[in-house]
Amino acid sequence: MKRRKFIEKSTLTMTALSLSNGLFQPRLFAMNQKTKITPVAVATWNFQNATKKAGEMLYNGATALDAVEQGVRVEESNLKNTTVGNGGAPDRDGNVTLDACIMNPEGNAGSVVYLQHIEHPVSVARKVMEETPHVMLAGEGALQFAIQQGFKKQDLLTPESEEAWKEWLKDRNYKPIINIEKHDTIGMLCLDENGDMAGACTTSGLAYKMNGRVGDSPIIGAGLFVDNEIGGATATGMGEAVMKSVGSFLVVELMRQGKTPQQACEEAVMRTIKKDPKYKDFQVGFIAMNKQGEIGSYCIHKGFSYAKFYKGESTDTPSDSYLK
Ligand code: SD4
Repeated sequence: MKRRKFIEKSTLTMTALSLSNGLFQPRLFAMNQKTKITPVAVATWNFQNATKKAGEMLYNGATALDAVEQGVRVEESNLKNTTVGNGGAPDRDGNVTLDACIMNPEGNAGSVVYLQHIEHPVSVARKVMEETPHVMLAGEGALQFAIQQGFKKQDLLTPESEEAWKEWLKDRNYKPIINIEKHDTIGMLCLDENGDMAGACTTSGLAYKMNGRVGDSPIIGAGLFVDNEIGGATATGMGEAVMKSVGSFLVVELMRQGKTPQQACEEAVMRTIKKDPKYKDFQVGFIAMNKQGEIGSYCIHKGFSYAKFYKGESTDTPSDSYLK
């Protein structure tokens, strides 16, 4: 061996040896590095501002958890969206009460139900997951916790929502509308460049619900479920129907059994249709994504769609439906 090559080789060997005795083990480091995958953000309805926000974060290396939280916050702040966060329609007594949850790739979950006066319930849900020994906080306790965590208390009833509620009070006819203005609860699933999945779901619930009513959206397994080994699912529509079938958990379990995201969403909707003779009176829709980034969606009534951000492109895809 030539002298220069010998010196290079022995220097490398010695460096490797000394490093392996110390803190840094280059071989192990190389083996542990995951192959990067192409991230995806997907959400219920045509919430492209939200998926774009999440998607751009993912393409800049953000974790799925940070991306879903920041993504759905876009709609929580959107005053024109009367179904989520600030500006959400109140219950029949005029209270804006919000439900939200979040799940991380480790299978941890946080949730808030019947939360008033806080614009970003999803971020309070994340704090419940990360800062408390619990999964779910409700009502006054959730509000107190949010304030302790530094969230600002504010009035979420906009003049427009108040006016619409006063109009509703005239005949007090409780009939949840199917596909409100083609947007509704936002449920989002993100797959980050490490291949990890997280999800979030946030809503003001059904307009003019009874005081105290909580829907499916903050219920882990109903409005949202993520299993980082399989994939995730999230729901929109009549929460009572979604809760009865534990819909999002069902979709993920069907994927675990080998169904594609599309087949799993279809089967979950069909369960509701078979069991509830009144299914034509309400909407239920699911979106699902597996660990390969494949997406499916299905609903009862046409008009539901999902937003996606993938490789810099933002799209809205109409969902297939049972009733054509
Ligand atoms: C609820 N699932 O509170 C929510 C509302 C919703 O489309 O998604 N509407 O029942």
